[in-house]
Amino acid sequence: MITQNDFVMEEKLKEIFVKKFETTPLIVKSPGRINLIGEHTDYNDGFVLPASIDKYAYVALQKRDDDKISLYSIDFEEQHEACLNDLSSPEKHWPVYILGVVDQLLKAGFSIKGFNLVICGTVPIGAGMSSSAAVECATVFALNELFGLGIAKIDMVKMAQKAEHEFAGVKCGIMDQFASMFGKSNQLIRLDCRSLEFEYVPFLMKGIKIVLLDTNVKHSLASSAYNERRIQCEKGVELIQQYQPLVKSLRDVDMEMLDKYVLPVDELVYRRCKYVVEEIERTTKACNDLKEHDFISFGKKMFKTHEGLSTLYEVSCAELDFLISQVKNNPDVLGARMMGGGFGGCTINLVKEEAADDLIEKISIAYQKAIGRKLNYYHVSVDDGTSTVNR
Ligand code: GAF
Repeated sequence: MITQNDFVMEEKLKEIFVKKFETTPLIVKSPGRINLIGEHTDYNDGFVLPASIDKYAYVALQKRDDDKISLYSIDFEEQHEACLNDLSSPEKHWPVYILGVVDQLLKAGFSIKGFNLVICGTVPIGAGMSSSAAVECATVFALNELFGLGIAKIDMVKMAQKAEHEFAGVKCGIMDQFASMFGKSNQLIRLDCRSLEFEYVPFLMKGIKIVLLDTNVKHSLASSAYNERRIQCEKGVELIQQYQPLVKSLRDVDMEMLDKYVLPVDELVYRRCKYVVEEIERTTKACNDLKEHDFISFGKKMFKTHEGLSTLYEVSCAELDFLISQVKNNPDVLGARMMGGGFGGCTINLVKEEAADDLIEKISIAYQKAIGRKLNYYHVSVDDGTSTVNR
């Protein structure tokens, strides 16, 4: 769906590009994502239930005759220059995701030339809606179009994910890039992160709004703690493999194995793995709830997920826990939990439509009083994945 906002954004982007480079660009947009349930399960071969949202990264670009890459960010009002044979990981934050993708294309042996690119976006940065995956997917999709590379969507997703690993240094799973690229209007994606098989599940919660409450904090340890969690999960698997060699990931593990092989050796690793094993099972059950239209049961599972993320996986923070405590016993809120990697960002709340405005107002006041910060909020709807903007 194209809103007035998108239209203004796309026109502005085009105008700035034409002014800077005196030629008409190709424009691509790629969305941020929400995730209903299945958190920190993607890199453990589990299930996730994300959806792409009506907030996007936009790139406008055109070929050059030389090997230069000239980037301009409208939002940061910054320029960055690089060269195909010297992409060296930039100090500025935003070019990392674009050049990381170029690096992947070159490593995969694709032949591209230099290009001019202007970027802007409506995915809030650091709010847990995966603005970085949106930029990576927009970039890889756009370069694939521009240079006629013929890369399949799933391979673009994998390249975008690897760009995040190698240039941004975050060993993320595949969920964010997959959701951005494969999203579909009004559909959730039930993705098996082991086989990469997926199905669209209609998002049919009539009278229910998705409200994201943004803590307005992003704690600095987020990416190192993320990588540390991943290592702890791998350690759990290794401990079990000594006795059960067929186990490849936490997807293959049950509580009995954890109790027997991990708990006696490493209590911290045990707690991390316990959360993941439970969350993989919970996500499967939550998908069944959705099929049966049992949103009450689905919502309860979201609260359970938050509890696990906070007490076992320890990726929540005081601000996120506060927001959950505010909605936990509210009958107008079916379910809520922190969303994404953690240590800040948003909570995702399923709220009865008629109660949403009132709820946001009350929590904003309470948040300011208790935490001393402004609370941001977003209403999001589920929209299509990466696409070319034809105009
Ligand atoms: C971040 C990562 F990028 C995802 O791959 C996923 O692991 C998520 O955190 C947690 O579920 O968004």
